[in-house]
Amino acid sequence: MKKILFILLTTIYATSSLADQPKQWQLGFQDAASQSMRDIVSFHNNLLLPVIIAISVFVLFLMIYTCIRFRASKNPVPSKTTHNVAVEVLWTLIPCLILIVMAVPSFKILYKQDTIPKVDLTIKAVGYQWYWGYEYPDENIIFESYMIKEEDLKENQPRLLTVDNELVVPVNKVVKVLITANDVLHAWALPSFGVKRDAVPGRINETWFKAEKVGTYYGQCSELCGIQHAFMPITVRVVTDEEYAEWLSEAKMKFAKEPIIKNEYKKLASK
Ligand SMILES: [Cu+2]
Repeated sequence: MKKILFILLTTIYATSSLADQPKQWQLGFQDAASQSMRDIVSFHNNLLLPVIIAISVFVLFLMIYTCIRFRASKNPVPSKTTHNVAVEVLWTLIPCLILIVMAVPSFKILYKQDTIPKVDLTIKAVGYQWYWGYEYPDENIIFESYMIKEEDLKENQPRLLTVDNELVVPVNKVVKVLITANDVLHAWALPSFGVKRDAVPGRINETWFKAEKVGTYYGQCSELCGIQHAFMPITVRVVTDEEYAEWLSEAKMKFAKEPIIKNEYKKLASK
């Protein structure tokens, strides 16, 4: 009994620790790591899915019923009826009502996603053929994020999802993402955060997320952008405030946008 319990617990634990990326044979969504995604999942599971199942079962029942009840051997002389006002009004009105019932909560979620709360941190994601460039405009940080090839992967690094330079953000902070592209259309998408926005050259789209769990989250470019579209993943590492501060001080040196020395020369020169 203890053994079974142990196996059960380890399976549950194993799945929850891998919850931030797609799993083999997965059905449904990745686990939500933000309120936004929780809203989407509950809208899908509690409203859309029951409606879809009910409609499918009803239509299947009608088809089976018609096939049996009106088969040639039972019903050799078919009816010539072409119109029935009552039925026509019903099959127009009922789908309209169903759509309205679905639209109201769906607009609610959309508007909630559209309103950006007070921002703690702004980052900029730029899509290139075929990698992502990231910028922390307030921190003088800029870097590129390339996928790691399969042969260079280390243990526990997922294939096609691991990058060399991950985007690092603090946990429980509102992160605004400015999204654009440099060449063709791309899309910055992170399923666990419920985020997906097109990256359009010459235009800046914005979205936001607030990650509630520390961990590594994976997404992919979601707009067909050319031959290596499948090889420009998005990796976001959500860390604690302390870890973020530590990363920030390192990144400011490693990924400095304006060379620090140049600035100091300028300062010296102006003196
Ligand atoms: Cu793409």
